[in-house]
Amino acid sequence: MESYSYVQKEQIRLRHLTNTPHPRPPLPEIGGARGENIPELCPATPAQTAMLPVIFHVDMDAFFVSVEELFDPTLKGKAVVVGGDADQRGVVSAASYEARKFGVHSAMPLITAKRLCPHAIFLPGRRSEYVQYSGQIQQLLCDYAPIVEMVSIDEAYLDFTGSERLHGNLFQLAHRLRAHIQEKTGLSASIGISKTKLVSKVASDLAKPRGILRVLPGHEASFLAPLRIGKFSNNGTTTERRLNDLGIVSVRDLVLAGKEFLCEVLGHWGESLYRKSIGLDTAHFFFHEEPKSISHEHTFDQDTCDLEIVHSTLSHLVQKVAHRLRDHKMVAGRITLKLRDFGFQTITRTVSLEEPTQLDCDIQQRLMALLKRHWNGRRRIRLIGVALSSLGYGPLQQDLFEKARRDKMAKLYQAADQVRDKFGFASVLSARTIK
Ligand code: DCP
Ligand code: MG
Repeated sequence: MESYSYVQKEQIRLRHLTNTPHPRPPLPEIGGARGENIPELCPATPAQTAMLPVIFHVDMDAFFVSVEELFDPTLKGKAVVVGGDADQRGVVSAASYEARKFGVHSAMPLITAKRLCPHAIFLPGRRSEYVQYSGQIQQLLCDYAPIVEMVSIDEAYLDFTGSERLHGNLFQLAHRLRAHIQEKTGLSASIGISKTKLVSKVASDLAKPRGILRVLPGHEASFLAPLRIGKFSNNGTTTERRLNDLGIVSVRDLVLAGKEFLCEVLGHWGESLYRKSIGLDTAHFFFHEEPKSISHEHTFDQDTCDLEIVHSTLSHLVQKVAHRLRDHKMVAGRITLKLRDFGFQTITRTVSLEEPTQLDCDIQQRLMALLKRHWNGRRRIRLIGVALSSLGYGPLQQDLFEKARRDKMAKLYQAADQVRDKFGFASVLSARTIK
């Protein structure tokens, strides 16, 4: 039966989807009519299917809000915003589906959220509980799948490759897993299933909330084709705008544009984008998708020109971005400092490195130089941010003596990263941050 349709979707969610008031990208039509001109990668026979990767993407629905609802069930069905008081500076961490109907979303300033949805209930959030639930979910997932990769506080990739015989029908397995999460934590999840990480992630997103969506092997390209490119990958908005200007709006447009054209416009990134658009996701397990840039920023509770505070915040941000850079096993060729002052004036200043790096000390040094040059120490700072770009896989420093010293540093930082992965980011902080 499975081979007649290339997406399997839980019936209950299909009904829910038809009633849903907010716009969603259209689901691909059954039978591949929308996939005309899209090269399909040989639909698999049952025997071939058994050999293919099976990847689940599990993502909790409105995670922070759902945890809040466990503590206060009267919040259910209401517009809820987690992030702080509406009149506080800061941004929305999470919004309930009810609040999203009014346009509220994560990372939006709380003040804007209040304007869009004045009747929403604003909550400060309880981070330690979210982390605790996340740990519980992770443990539960590990009982199911041989390989589990948590990619954020509420989402994970599970590799079930080769275990279909053990677990039976994958769709039923997803049902069991979701019911188990619900039973143990009281929280609901959505699950995407396919043979690549990217397609599974898109599938779980389309299935939300409380949905399960499976894309059958060989139909990844048709599934992705109708999506807007912004939905499909972590492209920066600049790339997206550039492609939109060329008339490339959907993933199908990307495929039809062809590899050569995309490479001409986007360089080597064009090839990777093309491969993704035809469903050939290159992201392996335990390797995250290659980011184009890595950034972190911090908004101060109160505008500040306290040198110690600014320096230690900068140091903390450096440790975070460098950790993520090493996590991807990448090096950065450009470092950017972002400063926003009390008058909302924002500057970004970038320095290009002669040789790319992945070491905290290099990044810190360049940023301190930028800070010294572009901040007079008197203008009160509201926000400070750090971004790493021109990311690649090497080469690292060539000089031999320098190399020995750097290898030592790299080992030190990697050891710190390992401790952080195990015990949380705050378990290793540099002296400057602790001050
Ligand atoms: N989060 C955050 N800041 C952001 C994005 C997310 O603090 N900019 C937090 C709050 C979310 C949680 O991470 O609840 C998980 O993020 P998701 O993107 O998965 O969003 P939700 O789980 O809230 O909703 P969805 O049902 O769309 O997954
Ligand atoms: Mg989520």
